[in-house]
Amino acid sequence: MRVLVLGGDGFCGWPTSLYLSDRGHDVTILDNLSRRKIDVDLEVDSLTPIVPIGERLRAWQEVSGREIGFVNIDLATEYDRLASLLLELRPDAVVHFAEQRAAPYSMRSEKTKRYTVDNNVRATHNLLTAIVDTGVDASIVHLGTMGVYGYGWSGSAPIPEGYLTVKVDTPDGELEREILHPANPGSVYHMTKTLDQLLFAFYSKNDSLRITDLHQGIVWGTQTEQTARDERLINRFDYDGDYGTVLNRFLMQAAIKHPLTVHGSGGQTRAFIHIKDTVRCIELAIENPPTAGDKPLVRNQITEVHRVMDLAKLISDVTGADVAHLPNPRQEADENELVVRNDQFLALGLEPTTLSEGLLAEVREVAEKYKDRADLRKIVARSVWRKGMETAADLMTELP
Ligand code: NAD
Ligand code: USQ
Repeated sequence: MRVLVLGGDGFCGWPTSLYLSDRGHDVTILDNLSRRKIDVDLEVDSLTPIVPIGERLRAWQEVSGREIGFVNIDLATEYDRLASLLLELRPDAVVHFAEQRAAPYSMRSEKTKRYTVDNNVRATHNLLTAIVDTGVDASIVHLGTMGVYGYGWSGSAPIPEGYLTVKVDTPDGELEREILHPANPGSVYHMTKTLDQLLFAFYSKNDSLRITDLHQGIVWGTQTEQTARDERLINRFDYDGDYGTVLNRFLMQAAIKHPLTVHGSGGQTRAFIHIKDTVRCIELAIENPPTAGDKPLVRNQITEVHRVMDLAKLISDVTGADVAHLPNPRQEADENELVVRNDQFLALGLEPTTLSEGLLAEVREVAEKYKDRADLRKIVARSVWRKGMETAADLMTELP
């Protein structure tokens, strides 16, 4: 298939682009490299030494003999260039990763709140309009998030894949309907993903666009079979308080002997997926699009569910790392239950890569190898959800 990967220089997009290319798909990456620029603004860098995109692509050609195209376009602001690219490439599928994806970054300041909304909503809407406008017959696969459902709303009731069946009493008897699951975002970033859902619902109804929205859990791990083939292909590894996600952060912290930074009690329960399964799920999604006229197809892209504290304990038991309970800089429930349906990907043949000591060790080895690149002042999360909230950085002098 001819596949356009929006955001293909990022943590999920890069290994996906290599995987799809390796599997024989004809891949072009669109990315405005904004993620690399945010690192410059935050004065932090990927723990792993990622090389410039041109060098990445040359290395892939050398190693695999396959070519991946690249265009630097801002999806949110350069509409005409996007439309021209779609007409030139006529992709069969467009995979949309190109959004600002960190909840803490989105809550940092009024500037980052506005940037996150402007960037994400405009990027998604430009893509949808451009597909309609150009008439290109491409299906869209968007990376959404489990966070659109929120945490704790339904207790121990399993979260369905996108839609909820509701019954309403009417004078003529009971009416049964399938509705989009209520949105309950926990950050400005997660809110943009709930807005994306409405855009998808409209454009699939009005213009019969074929859209798959993948409600993905927290991605962990670093390398895939393809990114491990050459150091120049290495995936990015975010460890800082804004972009680092919980499991990768704990593994990196253990490698550098930093106390594991549990927010609050650690009773927060979240869904997870390994990066190797992310790339496989994307291929399954592009190969199994909905039919034109169908509502957006929502698939929950997760393989397992864990409590933050259980992850900290597991890593502490294996590595001897200390666990620190820090004041939670976020507004979120201290404890929540989480049961998630993921039947669709299992039915399509996904064989889940679940948390195992071998995989944990792989991430720790990567972190160990590059630990001298870590800036210890960037580890504790400093973005707060509301003015006046305390962070560990305010209170604790013994942590860097
Ligand atoms: P990332 O920040 O590493 O990658 C996103 C890429 O998109 C970057 O390379 C960035 O430069 C690019 N981009 C952003 N805005 C753009 C624009 N306007 N024009 C062109 N390019 C733009 O993020 P990631 O971790 O790879 O996440 C990718 C997608 O998956 C995001 O939409 C995110 O919400 C979703 N997701 C990620 C996770 C996770 O744990 N990483 C979990 C669930 C969902
Ligand atoms: N947490 C800690 N300690 C840390 C970091 C995080 O206890 O050092 C806690 C957070 O308070 C939160 C949980 O761990 O309760 C998850 O935080 P996270 O930063 O790992 O994940 P989150 O902010 O939800 O965002 C990540 C990605 C985002 C994606 C989302 C999927 O950055 O792009 O959408 O995971 S999900 O969480 O399923 O919505």
